Amino acid sequence: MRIVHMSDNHLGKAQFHLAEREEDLYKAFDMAVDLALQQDPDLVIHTGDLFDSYRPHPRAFVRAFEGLLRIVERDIPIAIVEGNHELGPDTVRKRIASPLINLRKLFERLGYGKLFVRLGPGAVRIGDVVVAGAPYASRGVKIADTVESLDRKAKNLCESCPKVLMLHQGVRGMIKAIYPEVDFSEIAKSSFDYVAMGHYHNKVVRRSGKRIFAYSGSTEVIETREIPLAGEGKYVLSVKIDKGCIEMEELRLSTRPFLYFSETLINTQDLYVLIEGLKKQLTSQEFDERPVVYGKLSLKGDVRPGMPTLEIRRALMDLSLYVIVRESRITEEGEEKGLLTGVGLEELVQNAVASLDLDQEVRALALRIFDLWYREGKRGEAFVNGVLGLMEEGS
Ligand SMILES: [Mn+2]
Repeated sequence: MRIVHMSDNHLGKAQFHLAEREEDLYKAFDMAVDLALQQDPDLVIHTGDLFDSYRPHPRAFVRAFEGLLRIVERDIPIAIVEGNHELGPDTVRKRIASPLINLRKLFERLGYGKLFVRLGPGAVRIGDVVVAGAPYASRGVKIADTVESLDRKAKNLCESCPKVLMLHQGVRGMIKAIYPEVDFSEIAKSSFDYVAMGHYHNKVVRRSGKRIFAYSGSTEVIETREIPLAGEGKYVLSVKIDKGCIEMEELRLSTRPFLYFSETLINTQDLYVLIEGLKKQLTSQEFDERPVVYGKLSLKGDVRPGMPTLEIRRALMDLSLYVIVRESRITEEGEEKGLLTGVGLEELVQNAVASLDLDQEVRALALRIFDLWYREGKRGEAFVNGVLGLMEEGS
């Protein structure tokens, strides 16, 4: 059986508040669907965060629907689980709200109910494989117990079939997660042959005997912290799985280019050398589209804070889609201090929290609360519940 694994499209997000970046994410998703269809797969699995919000804009909902429709129209089943971005409360109906529930209803209405499988959690047999999966669960929920129970269910459905597990979690031992929710060993002790994961946005593949554990990664650069690794590319994974045999191919997506730099500036001369170098890179390389430029600057000596950002922006504006510069100053004690240079809310808050004299854990909590509000779009009761949840986890 041929399975294509994709994850984390975050449809609806307009990075840097740019319509172009919202469109880039749709394009990457469309391309992921193209690549999947080229594989002529027996099954497509999606490990969550198809949408950026649990209340996606209708535009994002329609784009997701159109892409997935191209798959089910070819009679190819899709199995999917919710990521953290897709879960929120329906305070009116006192239950969980998820756009995947609405998608599922729509496909059902169109006669594709059997082909659009939302595992919430559960296990099903699809063709020659058993597919099990669970939606994102926050720390504090015992993921290990969920995996154990899904493993039992999968074995009951078909003992000898190849088995696939789908999760949207941070796994300690596979990724450097700030909030890992489960240990690799707890997943590895199950009998799943292919463990498909979402949540982490860079591709991570771990092979162990005839088993594969993989984060396919996101299909576009979603968060600023992914930019330094943007050169490694974004992928969907194509897995050939048969009894006692598993092979995997990584299919690279062609996405918006990013130009990343990290420099120390001692004087303005350094700044102009840097700008000339960046200009050269932007004009000499063949970019299909205008790149996003992202740089980190450490200021030493008497370079005036804010000035390098303005100068770089002015020089590169016409050659790029967007320029982000994060400045910090090296103090006499050699300590780096973030400077507030007005580069967007996310960066401002990160810098502000980093500059406060707080315990590591408290800083992490503050950022997590900000994430709930800003990135996950939680408001009102959903936000309060989220914060209470985080406090419980922490204590
Ligand atoms: Mn995600």
